[in-house]
Amino acid sequence: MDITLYEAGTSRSARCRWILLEAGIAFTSVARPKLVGSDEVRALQPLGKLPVAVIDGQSLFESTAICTYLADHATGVDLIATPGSWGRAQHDQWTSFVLTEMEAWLWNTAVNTFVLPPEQRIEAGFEQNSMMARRAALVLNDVLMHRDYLVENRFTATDIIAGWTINWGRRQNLLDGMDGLREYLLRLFDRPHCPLARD
Ligand SMILES: N[C@@H](CCC(=O)N[C@@H](CS)C(=O)NCC(=O)O)C(=O)O
Repeated sequence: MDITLYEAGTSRSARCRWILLEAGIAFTSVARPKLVGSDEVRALQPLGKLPVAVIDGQSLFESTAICTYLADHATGVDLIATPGSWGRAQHDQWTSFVLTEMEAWLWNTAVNTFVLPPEQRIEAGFEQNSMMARRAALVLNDVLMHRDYLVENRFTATDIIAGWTINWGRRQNLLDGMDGLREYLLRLFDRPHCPLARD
C-alpha cells in the first residue's frame, strides 16, 4: 500500500500512526502547522479535519475507519478480529460505544473550550459532559477489570481506538477510582509504538 497520513501529534491521528507502526506499514507523514482547515486537507476531508489517509490514491477519513481498514490489510500481523466474526461484531460494538457514549461528550467540552471561537462557545454543558463521559468509562472499567483487552482478549485495533479516548478521559481527570482502566492504559503505554499522550 502507498500511504500518506495527514496527522497532528497526539490528536486522533495518533490512532492511525499507531496502527501503521504496529502493522509495520511504511507511510509518508504530512504534519505541519495550520494543516487543519487548509484547502489541502479540505480537498480530502470535507470538514478540513485530521486525520486523513490517502491510500493508493484514495482518501479515507475518520480515524476508526482508517484504523479498521489498515488492520484488515496488514500482512504478517493480526491486529483485528476477522470480518463477520463475533469478535468483529464486538469491535464494532466497542468502537461505536466509545465514540458515541464517551468521546462525543469529551469533544463537546473541547469544542466549547478551545476549538470554536469564544463567541460561539457554550459552557453550560461541561458538568454534564463529564458526568456522561464518566458513565461510559465506568462501563469500560467494569469490562476491563475482568480482561486485559476489549476483543478476543488480545491487543487489537479496538484497543487503539478505545485506548485513545480512555486516555483522553484520564487526562481530564475523569477516571478516578477506575482501576481497570488505569491498568489497561498502563498495558497500552507499555507497547513500544504507543503514541498516547502521557501528561
Ligand atoms: N471523528 C473524527 C474526529 C476528527 C477531529 O475532530 N479531528 C480534530 C483533531 S483531533 C480536528 O481536526 N479538529 C479541528 C476542528 O474540529 O476544527 C476522527 O476520529 O477522525
